[in-house]
Amino acid sequence: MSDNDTIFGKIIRREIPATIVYEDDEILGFNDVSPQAPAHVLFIPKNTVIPTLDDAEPGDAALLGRLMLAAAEYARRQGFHQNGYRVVMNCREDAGQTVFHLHLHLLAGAPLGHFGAIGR
Ligand code: DGP
Repeated sequence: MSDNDTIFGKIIRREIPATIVYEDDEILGFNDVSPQAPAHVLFIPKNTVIPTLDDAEPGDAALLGRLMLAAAEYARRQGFHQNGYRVVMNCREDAGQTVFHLHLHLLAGAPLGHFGAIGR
């Protein structure tokens, strides 16, 4: 367990339950506990903890790309690619980041409305 262990570390180690919907060598995808759309899946790196996107380095480029491709593959598998979907990564306070283990949100399953609201 590293210093920057989070609730997502516990999910990776199966210490707390989650509905896992995607897994490969590097990435885990599981349903968000507080869904903001009919489908809301979080994709996280399994083997390294990068707290925020701002902490990512050039050497993390492939991993960041794989997160996107994992979300796209899952979306295709579920048929969400037909009507579309959204991927979001929140970075720190103004974006409302609450778990400091970098993660990509996939939102799908209904029209998502206009993006870009300011405020809390
Ligand atoms: P963010 O705001 O970008 O840091 O998103 C963190 C998300 O993590 C938030 O949508 C809720 C979700 N979440 C927090 N704790 C848990 C948990 O224990 N299990 C699951 N499945 N999701 C969690």
